[in-house]
Amino acid sequence: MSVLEKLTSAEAIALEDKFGAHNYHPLPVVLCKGEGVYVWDVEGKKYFDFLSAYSAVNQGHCHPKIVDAMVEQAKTLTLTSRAFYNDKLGVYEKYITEYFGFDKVLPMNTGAEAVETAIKICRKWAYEKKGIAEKQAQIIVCENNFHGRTTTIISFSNDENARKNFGPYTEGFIRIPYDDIEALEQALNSSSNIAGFLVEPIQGEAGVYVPSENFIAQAKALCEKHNVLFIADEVQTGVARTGSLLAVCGNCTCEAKCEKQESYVNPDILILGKAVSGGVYPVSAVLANDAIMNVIKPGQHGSTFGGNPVAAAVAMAALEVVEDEKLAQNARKLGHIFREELMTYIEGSSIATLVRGKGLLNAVVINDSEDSDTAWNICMRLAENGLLAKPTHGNIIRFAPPLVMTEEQLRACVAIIIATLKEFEK
Ligand code: IF1
Repeated sequence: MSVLEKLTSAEAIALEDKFGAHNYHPLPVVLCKGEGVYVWDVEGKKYFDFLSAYSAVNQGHCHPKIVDAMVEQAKTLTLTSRAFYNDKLGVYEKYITEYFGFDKVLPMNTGAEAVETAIKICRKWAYEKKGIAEKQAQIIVCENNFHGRTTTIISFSNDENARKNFGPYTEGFIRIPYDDIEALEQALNSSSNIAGFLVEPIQGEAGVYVPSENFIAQAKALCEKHNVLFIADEVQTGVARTGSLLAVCGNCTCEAKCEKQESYVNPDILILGKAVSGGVYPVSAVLANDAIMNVIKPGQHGSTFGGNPVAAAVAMAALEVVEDEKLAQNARKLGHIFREELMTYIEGSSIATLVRGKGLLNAVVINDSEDSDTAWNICMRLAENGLLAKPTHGNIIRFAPPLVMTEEQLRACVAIIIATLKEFEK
């Protein structure tokens, strides 16, 4: 078969099965085109995308402004490495640091790389600024965290499937229950070697757990009190997904972006990924102020592709789209409609027990055991009904469409979701 010949779904699946590592269990849908909130499979079926590539495609599939920026730069200069300067990186660094309100950025490619970078910066700051004894730094993390899949990151995961047989594990992490201020305070008081607290402002993979109203603000205040770095992993919740520019912005609506509304919690280290590029190119970023970021000296960290000219051009375009198209405001508005409509249905439902989330990062909990395949079967039926979503853990279905969705489209999707859930009513 010529590689240019059109594949059937079965052929594409067979190729991946034979020649690809089996590190995923995708829904049996083979996509070949994306535009805005829609994707198409190789047989021409059109779907609403309610996963958004795990919140990387916040700006919608193949956003013309972002794609044009990539193509233009790719025709000009793709990669210089950081052995030399280039005319795009500094412009991007100025843009993104002013956009999020930090002194500096360390550009990387994937979310996990950015998390690893934040861990290295935090440890170095602990030894060189806080005065913790070498190799003694501890970083507090939360139960049921998801920060990526590198060996260090899975070392502090409690998801057996993500960590079993990948040891020996990296030391230096303390795990506490999520959304538990007392447990955080106890951990902070337990040792003078605490360097940082790494946390997702909303736990995505765990099942879209939104913490108590003041958890993030209280956690930041406790970290300040103990001279511990508050590290916000906004790889999935950031870039307007939860109805504000960042989930740590609380209720700020970006109208007065970065004027630090009272609800804003200022992380010492901010980790971004996914939608920083609109899903067009791997871009991640670690932002911090000079007192923290300047512990990194030449030759102490980096990556071949980190901050390359294409990444720089793509990220600036992707962030401009978020601002120009008021995606945070739209996510907030549509998120309220989504949860209100689903809550009304759930009151009389036997198959769904609750809906939770913030902005357009939501999840519906299915009334079945974690190890049942009901959520999977519902997602298979949703696909037949023209909407793509996937369970996170067991009986929880994540619903996260691109933030460019219109109210009319959202209401049409709510109708599809409710009609499909009704098919599974007991
Ligand atoms: C997979 C999950 C989501 C993340 C947070 C860092 C990273 C992620 C909060 C690492 C990545 C992705 C990874 C992808 C599926 C997806 C995911 F299901 F795995 F957990 F979104 F919830 N911090 N999340 O959510 O970023 O290195 O992937 O660029 O691995 O299956 P990455």
